[in-house]
Amino acid sequence: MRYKHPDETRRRLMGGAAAAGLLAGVDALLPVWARSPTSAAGAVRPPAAGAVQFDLTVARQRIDIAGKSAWAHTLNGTVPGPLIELHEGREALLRVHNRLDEDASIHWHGILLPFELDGVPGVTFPGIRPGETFEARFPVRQAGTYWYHSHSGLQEQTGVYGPLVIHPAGGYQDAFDRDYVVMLSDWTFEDPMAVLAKLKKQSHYYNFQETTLPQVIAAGTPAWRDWLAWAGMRMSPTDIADVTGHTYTYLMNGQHPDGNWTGLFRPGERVRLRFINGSAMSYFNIRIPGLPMIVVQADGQDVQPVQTDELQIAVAETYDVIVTPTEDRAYTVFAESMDRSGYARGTLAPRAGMAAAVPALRKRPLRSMVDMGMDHAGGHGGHAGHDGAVQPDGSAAHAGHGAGAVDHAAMGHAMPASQPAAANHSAHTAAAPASAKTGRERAAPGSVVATHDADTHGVGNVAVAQVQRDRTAEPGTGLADVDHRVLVYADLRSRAPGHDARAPQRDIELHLTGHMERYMWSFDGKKLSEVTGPIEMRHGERLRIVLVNDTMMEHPIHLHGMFVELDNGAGAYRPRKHTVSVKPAERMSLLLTADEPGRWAFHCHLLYHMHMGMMRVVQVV
Ligand SMILES: [Cu+2]
Repeated sequence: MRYKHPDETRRRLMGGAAAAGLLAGVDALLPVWARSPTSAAGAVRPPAAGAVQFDLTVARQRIDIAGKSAWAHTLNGTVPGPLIELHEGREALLRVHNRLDEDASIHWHGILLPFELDGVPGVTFPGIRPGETFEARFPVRQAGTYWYHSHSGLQEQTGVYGPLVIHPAGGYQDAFDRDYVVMLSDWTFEDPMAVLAKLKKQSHYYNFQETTLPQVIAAGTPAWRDWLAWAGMRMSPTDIADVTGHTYTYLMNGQHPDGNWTGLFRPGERVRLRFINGSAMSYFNIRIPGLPMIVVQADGQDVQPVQTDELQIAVAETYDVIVTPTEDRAYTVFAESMDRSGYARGTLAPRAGMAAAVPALRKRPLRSMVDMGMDHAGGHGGHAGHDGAVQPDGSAAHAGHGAGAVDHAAMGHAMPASQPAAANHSAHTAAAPASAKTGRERAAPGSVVATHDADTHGVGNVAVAQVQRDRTAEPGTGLADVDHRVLVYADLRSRAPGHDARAPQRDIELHLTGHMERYMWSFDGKKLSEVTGPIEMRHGERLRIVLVNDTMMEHPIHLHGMFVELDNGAGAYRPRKHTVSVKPAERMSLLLTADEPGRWAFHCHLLYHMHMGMMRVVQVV
């Protein structure tokens, strides 16, 4: 199937500009770090004494972005904002000046600091009034790749984000010759409030890839049955992203794909790429055809080096990789949106002005029965044999699910037509070979680990995952059947063992819930405005947080102020994360030592989901 790029007009415009040699003019509108061939990172030394100081000014202005002129919220005049470089062990002084006629805020994503400086209006401070300045002065207790962004309304979507890099006190463990920030984002020329209004009115608005009824009928009877099943779930197998390339232009370091952000190298050099997903709503699959990537850091935390050919980056995650291009040629840095409706693109090259082939967008992925929270042998009557963990009759526990209730048994073998039928457990295991490819084995990816109880989580929820799985060893959506190595969460192992070996004293279980048709997103069926108080944790308490995704899409869940340890089978070497992407029907286990007192936001980092109330406050007392 040929995919028609939604913004071909803009692409032509940018192509013309490139041909006319006008891109230098476009470059001048980008922050220094994004237009200079090498970011200063790695070579920068802190001042001899005193705090490392940065000033950010938030303003509304007309800028050139994504090939056109548009109104944006800028930081020091650009989108993305400036690169903030801090130094572990030194004090930081970050000042935010609000030149808007509305409140503003900046949240320092992944940064350990006193909660009053965390920048979340209504949770940690009142917000920055127009004309006022907010000061965050704190000792820097960590190193790594992070970012910052607005936490006010939908300002993040209109440009209020930028990279933040902290250099380690003891120098870098991994040698590299070049150091580039590669910040991905999604830009729309629509007013974000209009985008949200469209989603509320018709949640599939931007999903024009959806299978239509005539297509289903044309495809014959089995497809017709599938369609009915999916319709009962109020979902479509093509629901991969709420907001797509239909409105988004995907940017790399603020540049349109045809702007071709370029990082220079000399053949044989080791190049560190700091991938940051600063998107409002878009996951990306990143690959550099011809160059294996060695992942050395995730969410700013050093991990044991692991080599891969492609990685999926959820909204708000960061990954640092090291690549060593040896040939005297250009390589394309390709970040395909997970729903494959578009891409961000840049180039690594020995000289400016070079380009390599840009891969075609791959066939769009489809949701599977596993994503629906179905036992993949569903409809057989007996579910026995799946680790003995599945109740014999899943549907009985689900009586009375309300408007969205689905007769699970009736769904039988409903399976999107293009997905291979997983008739038995071994077939499914074979479909998730990523760990084997990286040589790291763990038990049965996708095994059923729990079943859902009778709680339907109320009207704010349309479905429950009948069976829940640990999916940390499974590749992300669309990457199960690619013919190269793919990074999975189970591959991530912290470089240093965790500092708290205690067993969790208490479990907190939270369900990720939603009603797709009404565009309602919540935890346990309740929006932030519907809960009476924060999630309480005792200072120093060792906890297990269990996230159960009852929806059919990934949610990147972000805890402010503290790192969680992802229980991915790595034992004491569990990776530390500030954002975890929970797959559909996944049951994810996180460990946490609640060692940062204060009030912290805890939310889905899909901007419109958070805005709809998929958020909680965690209070450590
Ligand atoms: Cu979400």
